Amino acid sequence: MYIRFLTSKNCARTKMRVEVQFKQTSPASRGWVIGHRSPVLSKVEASSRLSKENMATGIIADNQFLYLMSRSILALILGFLFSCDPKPDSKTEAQSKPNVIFILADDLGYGDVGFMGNQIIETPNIDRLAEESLVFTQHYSGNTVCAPSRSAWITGLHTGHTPIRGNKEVQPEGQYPMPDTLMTIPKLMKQAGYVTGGFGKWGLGFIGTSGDPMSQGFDQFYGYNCQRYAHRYYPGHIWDNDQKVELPENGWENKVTYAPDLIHQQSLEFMEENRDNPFFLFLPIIMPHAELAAPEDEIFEKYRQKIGEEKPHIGGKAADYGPDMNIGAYQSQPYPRATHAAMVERIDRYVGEVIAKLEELGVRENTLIFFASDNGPHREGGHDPDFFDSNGLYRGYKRDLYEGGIRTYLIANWPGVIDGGRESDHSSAFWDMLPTLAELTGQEPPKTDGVSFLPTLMNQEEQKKHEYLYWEFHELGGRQAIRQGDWKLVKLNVKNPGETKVELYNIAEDPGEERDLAVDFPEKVEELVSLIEEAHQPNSIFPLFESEKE
Ligand SMILES: [Ca+2]
Ligand SMILES: [Ca+2]
Repeated sequence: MYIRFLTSKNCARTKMRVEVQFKQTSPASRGWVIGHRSPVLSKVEASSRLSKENMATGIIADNQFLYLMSRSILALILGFLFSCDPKPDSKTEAQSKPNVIFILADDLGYGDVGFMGNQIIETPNIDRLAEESLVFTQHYSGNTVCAPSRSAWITGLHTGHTPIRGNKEVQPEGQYPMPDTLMTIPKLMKQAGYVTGGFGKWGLGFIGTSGDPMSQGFDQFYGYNCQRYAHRYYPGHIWDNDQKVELPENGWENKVTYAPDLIHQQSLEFMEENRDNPFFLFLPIIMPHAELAAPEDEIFEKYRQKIGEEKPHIGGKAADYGPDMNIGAYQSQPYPRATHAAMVERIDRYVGEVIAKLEELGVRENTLIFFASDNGPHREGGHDPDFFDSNGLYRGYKRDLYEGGIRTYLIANWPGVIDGGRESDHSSAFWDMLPTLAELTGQEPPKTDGVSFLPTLMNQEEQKKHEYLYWEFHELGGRQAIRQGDWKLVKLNVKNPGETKVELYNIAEDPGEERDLAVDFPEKVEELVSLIEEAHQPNSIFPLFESEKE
């Protein structure tokens, strides 16, 4: 199948039209699996894929493809897309800029999806998306828990530099706010003329603070402001910007409205409303983070049958919905395995519905989609990650700096522009997204820790590499980790100098981090330890060491 990457726009004085046709490696049109409310799984036929009859220009042969995607052509296309005034002055011009969607799953393990080998959970949409995409297999989350991972993503700064380095709670609702002085991804996209929307879970500052999503560049943020409240899938309220959306049918006591479904519907509406504008859509989906909760629909029933008898999870004191409920706790769950599987498949339905919506709106070919997880699989609220092999071949879970806690794949999909059916072993991380989008939109990036991976996206060879990747985690005695080439050093118990332990692994030879080579390579250990010291910048709000406390 051949499709055409067609872009045209009208600037004030010039009228230009560019037609480039690329060979697409993905299979011919087939439907996305959608409809998580319907008792029968439905399939829709793709409505807006370009047919062969639409092809107006010549077909580019495989051996010409790399040549055509050389940097000069790329610069020409991107320069053309982004050269006009950022404010769209016509529908045609507005549509010429690609929409960008970043789907962020919460605590989804590397091995929780079909295309990464899961044998129990069905994720046909994510599998198909991956098949038609470039998949970065050496990609890393910003951190091993939610808020610092998102802070690294949104600022382009790793956790040695980014302002939010832990989950720091604020009462009665919210987390410690990000400052509003840094460049962020939504601010960058707004500068490029995009409408910016976020739908899901925030966690970087309550309404009215510097960390409010609207102070960070979002035109609209709909969902949970507070991570702690997002432990509850049937909340009493969520937020639409600064407006409280009351859900009296739940009222923190009853389980009627499953909030992720409501948030997902709002994100589809955002796409409809902005069909004629270039939009940046951030979808930080709440699932499959604890608590374990899923509607008792056909997805859940399927897994209850498939998994059979299982051991119930007992939530403990104030864990269950009711007048005395502790919001931050996790409810009891009689079917923890079936529920986890149903939550992951529900993410998959959302992904299918987002893509089907793009097709319905006729903007699928002009939309760049990313998909990743914010950290590794959790072990909370009754979830048993080993039953599903949620961490795949990697060691560790959420809160570890072993690969299982921080490794994610990054799916990058843009039909006809990003050559699909590819994997890249380019070493990359969440803090690369801001410089990548800066380069995509033709903007000078601020100083970040990131490296734009746009050349890899566009199948070019001259990809700049990281000197190293760095993470720090302040709980459980304090942990730091660094990856440099194939080497990975993990430092444990860093807050207690007498008990600090250093481990060295060769990830290429030992991806499961089973053989500690620290004793065998003392010089490498010394080098990486000094790089860790260089990477960590003291922060009195999030002190890793005693000396940083004010
Ligand atoms: Ca998370
Ligand atoms: Ca495993």
